[in-house]
Amino acid sequence: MADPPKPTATPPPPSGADRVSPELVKELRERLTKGEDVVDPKTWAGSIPAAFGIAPRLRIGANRWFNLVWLLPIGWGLLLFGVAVAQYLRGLPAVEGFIHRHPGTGFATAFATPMPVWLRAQHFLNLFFLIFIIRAGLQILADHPRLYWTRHSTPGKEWLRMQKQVPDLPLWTAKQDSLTLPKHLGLPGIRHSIGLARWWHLGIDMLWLANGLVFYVLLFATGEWRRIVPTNWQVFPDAASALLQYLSLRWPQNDGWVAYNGLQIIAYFITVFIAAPLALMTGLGMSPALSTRFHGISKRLSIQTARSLHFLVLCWFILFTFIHVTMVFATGLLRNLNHVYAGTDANDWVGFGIFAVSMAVVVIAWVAATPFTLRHPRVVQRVGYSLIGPAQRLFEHLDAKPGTYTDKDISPYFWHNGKYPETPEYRALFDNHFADYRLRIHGLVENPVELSLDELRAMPRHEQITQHFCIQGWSGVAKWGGVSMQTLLELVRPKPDAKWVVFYSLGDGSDGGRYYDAHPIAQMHYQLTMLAYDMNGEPLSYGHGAPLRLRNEVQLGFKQVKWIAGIEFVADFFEVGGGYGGYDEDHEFFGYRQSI
Ligand SMILES: Nc1nc2c(c(=O)[nH]1)N[C@H]1C(S)=C(S)[C@@H](COP(=O)(O)O)O[C@H]1N2
Ligand SMILES: [Mo]
Repeated sequence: MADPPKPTATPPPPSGADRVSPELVKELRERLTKGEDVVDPKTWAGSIPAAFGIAPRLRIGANRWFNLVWLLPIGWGLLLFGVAVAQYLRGLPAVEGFIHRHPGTGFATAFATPMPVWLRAQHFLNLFFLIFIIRAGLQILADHPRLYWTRHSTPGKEWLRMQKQVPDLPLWTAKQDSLTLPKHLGLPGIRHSIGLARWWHLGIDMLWLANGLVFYVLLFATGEWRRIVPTNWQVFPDAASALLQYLSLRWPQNDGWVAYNGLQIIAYFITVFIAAPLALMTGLGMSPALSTRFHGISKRLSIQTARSLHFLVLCWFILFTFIHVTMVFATGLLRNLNHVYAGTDANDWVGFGIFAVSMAVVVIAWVAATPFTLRHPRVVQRVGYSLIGPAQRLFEHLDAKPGTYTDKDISPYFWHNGKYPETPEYRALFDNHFADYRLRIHGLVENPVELSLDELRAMPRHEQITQHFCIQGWSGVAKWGGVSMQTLLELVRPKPDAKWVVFYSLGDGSDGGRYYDAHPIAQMHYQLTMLAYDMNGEPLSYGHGAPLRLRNEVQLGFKQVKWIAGIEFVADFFEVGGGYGGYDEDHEFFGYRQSI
């Protein structure tokens, strides 16, 4: 498609209420649609068909890909080899001497007291919460099934992908790249259900973090920390000894009632004191608001590094859980279950009984989670928001300055996303190089205006190089040129009762009906909130939102309305569209504030 015209100098725009025709204003709202309150997988997200990915592939060198399924036979082979080596070593007198001196638990402060009931309850809650966090986390990953080490999400530069190579199509979107998951693995499984998955992930995170905080406090208030914090360097020879004994298949004596062995202590310590905090920190590292404000950190630890590390933390949790559960079963199930469920050292079935009941609860919740989510998505959206919303609001107060990124940070590839405008109305505007385009700003303002593109270009120019964060997980840096929202606010003068600013698109959303999104008026004064007509020094392209799009850098990508038709200042958004604050909020259960 041809480029829109280059800027020309024009006199400042005339203004006045008479320039915004009431019919046009009405039309902006009329083409809005309400969303559904139940998810029908058949018509979900614009009837997007299911798409299953490929086995994960690791990039080696420039463009060779290693299928990770090979890790299964390779891992098995390595394990057998390890067993052979360990058995050989144990035939050596020096090694047997070492194991004799370091049986595995030599250093540990023997606890020999029952685990307190709070510890046992928190252990269960932790496992319960993690199930939903992990399932929803996998769903979030499936929405952009590629991992990178730099903020440029350049196709072919992933270090891991679970999707085919990106096709060489100029308008290929990130939504087309998303994957379906089996419904009882992902939460809720269906393709591009990230809005719902995020409520589960972030909402349950808050409960998991609260549980973790209480756990930390009680652990150190009671001295129970001694179970899992090594206090002596002996933990390392002990761990080596335990590893040798396990690998040689002549297992160390298991006496978890008295003390854990070195390997156990190290594994528990890493999980509780390293992996869990790292999960939180890398999670926050993906927030647009935090990354934009704390650019010193995010320049080094970019969203994609955070995202990749977040994934590796998941791998640790899965590996740990697998080995932990295997060992619980293999080293005296009944006694082990009594330790952690009944708080006794008996060999009876009491602990097993409580365990069985707790697993029944887990299975019921596991099986019910996806059907519940599809049947009651508004409940998930509302409860999720009440759990994570306060934190999201907190982060929105971060007004960053331009200047974090420079021209050399601009991404070579910037994904496209969303549904392209296909109306004859848009086509006509485009074909005429937007000469007939008018931006209508109206609603609760003293001075409604209608501005042509030339008039916008004649206003003071604002430029910024910033990073875009799509909710799906990809990111990219671009230079945006246009008009600061602050300049437009001075022109239209919002009335005191204007609290929200609604941006209407010329284009429709994927389920039909005009795309729109509402933003809190406070964020319109931010230094990085602007309407862009240029991207990377060129007029905005068709795919990226010609002739005009929004940038509000404390929010995620879906709030950056492209192909803007008009802007309305309102007291609240409950009467606009479906009433949830935007198209994706109405139709895909996103949140009206998403700064995380
Ligand atoms: N009108 C409209 N604006 C939209 C969308 C859309 O579907 N329609 N998609 C949003 C999403 S999800 C993202 S991530 C960004 C993508 O912008 P880009 O295509 O320039 O990368 O646009 C946002 N703005
Ligand atoms: Mo997005």
